[in-house]
Amino acid sequence: MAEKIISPSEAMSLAISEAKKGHGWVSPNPVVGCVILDSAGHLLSQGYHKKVGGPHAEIEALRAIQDQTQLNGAQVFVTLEPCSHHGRTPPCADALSRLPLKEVTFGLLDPNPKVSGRGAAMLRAVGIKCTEWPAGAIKDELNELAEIFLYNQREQKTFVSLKIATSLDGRMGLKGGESKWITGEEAREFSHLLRAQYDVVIIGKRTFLEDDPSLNVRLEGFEAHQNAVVIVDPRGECISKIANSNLAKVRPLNKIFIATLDGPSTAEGVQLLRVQKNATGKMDIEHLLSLLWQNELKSVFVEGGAHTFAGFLESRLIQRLHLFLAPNLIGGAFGISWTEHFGKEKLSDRLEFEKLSPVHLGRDLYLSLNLSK
Ligand code: AOF
Ligand code: ZN
Repeated sequence: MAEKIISPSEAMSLAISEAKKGHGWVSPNPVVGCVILDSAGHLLSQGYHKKVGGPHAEIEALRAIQDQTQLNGAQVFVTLEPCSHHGRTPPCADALSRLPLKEVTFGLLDPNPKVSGRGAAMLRAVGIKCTEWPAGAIKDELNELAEIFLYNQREQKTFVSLKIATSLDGRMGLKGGESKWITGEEAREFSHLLRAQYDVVIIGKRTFLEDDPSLNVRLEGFEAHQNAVVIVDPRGECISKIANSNLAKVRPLNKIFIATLDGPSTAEGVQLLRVQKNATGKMDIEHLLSLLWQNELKSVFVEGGAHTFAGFLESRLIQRLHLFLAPNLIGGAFGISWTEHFGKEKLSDRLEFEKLSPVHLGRDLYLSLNLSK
């Protein structure tokens, strides 16, 4: 029986799925996936960028091919333009240009100024057709896949997401502190996968003191994964409690940062971030983000509580909202709303979000939103 012919859309979608296997291990690089078809359109191999410093996706896919003659007239699909520079690894465009390929199709131009357009030019220079994936649904997926890297490269700033798990009426727990669990198993598992995609989780002082959370990625295969954590703690009240906390059980102390305005200037092994005040005397979120950028922390996952959410909402320095909505009501009498400490007097000042993409996760709904400009 003849093997299945793979269409270009199927090939690029498969490359996207491959890329996602790298989530959690490649920062500050993007996740990248690659699929190679033979001249007739049969699947030859697939690969992904597994670890920062390791081989790129194209090289992984090429390594999986035993019989090099199969590359005559082959087509390569890769989610990002093949690189043209010597970074931690040699240029992929160079490796590809030495092969008898018919075509290379890449998802996105690499925004890295060392590459952008040069990788494609290297391939075209040796007569390999090289095209960028056109606009449409798959392009949107490609952009979403690389959104942190694209933002980091273009803006030279840390990417910010808020993650909220709430009831239908926007309550994320009870005033007494109880919050486990509002959303179901599937939503919680997916949120761990999201957490893995960010360099650092941010929480407020109250969440640390009340919940003593671990904030690590508790999924199979992520046992060695270590994310950083920032506690927003204006007066440094948490410092003495860090050593015996669950945060410190699952990561070294130097991956725990305390963001303060004043308070102690030494921090018993944890990292102190001295943040400026904004015009209202609160923590200047823009300054906090610039300190994180200086510390090579290029993406943050803000997980609450309500004061911390309010600070970020107020600053408007949010690129994405990950909202998990559970089909239950908690009510205002005892429930705590995730926007409890945020508010605008005029309706015209409300925050607008766009690009709603609802996904059912078990009994819950997951919404991924961008803040409108
Ligand atoms: C590719 N394929 O799979 C990836 C690319 O330090 P290096 O050598 O790993 O290079 C990192 C840069 O390479 C990164 O900033 C981005 O421009 C590109 N990433 N390129 O051809 C890949 N991960
Ligand atoms: Zn490369």
